[in-house]
Amino acid sequence: MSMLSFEKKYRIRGGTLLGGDLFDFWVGPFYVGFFGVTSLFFALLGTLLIIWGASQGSTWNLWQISIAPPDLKYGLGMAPLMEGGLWQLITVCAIGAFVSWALREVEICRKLGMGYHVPVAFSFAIFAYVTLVVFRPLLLGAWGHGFPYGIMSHLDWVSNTGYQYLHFHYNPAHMLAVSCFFATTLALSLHGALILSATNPPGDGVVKTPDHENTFFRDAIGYSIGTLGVHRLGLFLALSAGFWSAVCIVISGPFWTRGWPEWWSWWLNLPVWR
Ligand code: 07D
Ligand code: 07D
Ligand code: U10
Repeated sequence: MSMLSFEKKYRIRGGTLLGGDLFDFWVGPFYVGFFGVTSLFFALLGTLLIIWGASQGSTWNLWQISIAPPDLKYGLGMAPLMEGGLWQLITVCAIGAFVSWALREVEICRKLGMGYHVPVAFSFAIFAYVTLVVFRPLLLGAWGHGFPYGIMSHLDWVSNTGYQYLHFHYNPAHMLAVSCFFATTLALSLHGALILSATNPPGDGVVKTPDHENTFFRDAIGYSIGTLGVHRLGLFLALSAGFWSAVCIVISGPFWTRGWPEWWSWWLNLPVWR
């Protein structure tokens, strides 16, 4: 892919965290860097391990391929390769690839003199994943509590884990996470719609300004959060969604072992009602 006209100006040396000048170059549109090499290394190795694991399994149906975590009896130890050891290696590769990717984003931000908002945001997704496959299994004492790597099998894990706590919707942190996810889509749809309505008006109307955008929401709901503010809000909602997701699963088991509906008995037991 050829370089876009402005890219020459920004594609400059420096800003690397590791490797100095060694990997400080581009391949087509992609910045490489030390962490580009490690990203690719872990991603390729992890994918190959999944494909190899699939070759040892009973199906090539993409939807049914699954690499299961070890049996609970292996606790926090290493399991034999075909009994969950593969899952452990793939988990190491996944974390290696995700963290490398985040650090590669940091290097790109440093080159461009930008804030670290994008890698910080991605780190919340990584945090949720690591909570599922490392922190919670560690707290519960067995790698077997991680989720299996398969398209349908990981859904079975979510459903089974949910019903293990009777009714997962009663998990208060799950409520917060779900509400933040819903609010994120609402905010993005309002924002996308507002920007398009102002910058791409019907017919050959004149492109409108942020004043129009502010006025629309002041007319409609009495308040405008502003052009910068709506991006802060969007980021906050999205990161909160990921954060409360991590919280909702890490408290299920390590800190609350009964059904989630029962947790709400504190409300019935308030001295006010007694
Ligand atoms: C659109 C960006 C692009 C990313 C895509 C995903 C792979 C996996 C691997 C065959 C929004 C690429 C997929 C590389 C191939 C193998 C072994 C992001 C976009 C297109 N899930 N999940 C999916 C992952 C968990 C849940 C789809 C990953 C948790 C439910 C896809 C992880 C829980 C449903 C997928 C992960 C959970 C899904 C679409 C990691 C709670 C669905 C994802 C690493 C979070 C939906 C059949 C998507 C579906 C779905 C990938 C973790 C629940 C296969 C990589 C354990 C309830 N998940 N997931 O568009 O249709 O994301 O499933 O943590 O209904 Mg999942
Ligand atoms: C973990 C993904 C990380 C991804 C990374 C990147 C690649 C590269 C390459 C495309 C966190 C991967 C990248 C692989 C791809 C290319 C090139 C994101 C992660 C690092 N729930 N529930 C959640 C809802 C029910 C249950 C979260 C709704 C039932 C359990 C969210 C409903 C029961 C768990 C959520 C609902 C139940 C969850 C997921 C409705 C089942 C979790 C989002 C409307 C009977 C999970 C940390 C998330 C969680 C989770 C939403 C219903 C159980 C808030 C809307 C009642 C066991 N649920 N749920 O976490 O919190 O994203 O995980 O009914 O473990 Mg739930
Ligand atoms: C936003 C925005 C905004 C914009 C925007 C956007 C947000 C207003 C200005 C961006 C938004 C969009 C474009 C919308 C669509 C996006 C989504 C819906 C999000 C989801 C995205 C996807 C599904 C796409 C995902 C695609 C990816 C991740 C790209 C995949 C790329 C690769 C696999 C290559 C990665 C490159 C790397 C790692 C480094 C470079 C390396 C190479 C090119 C290869 C060469 C390698 C080497 C030289 C190293 C050698 C390798 C080694 C040694 C390993 C060897 C290992 C062995 C095992 C042998 O707000 O503003 O507009 O646009």
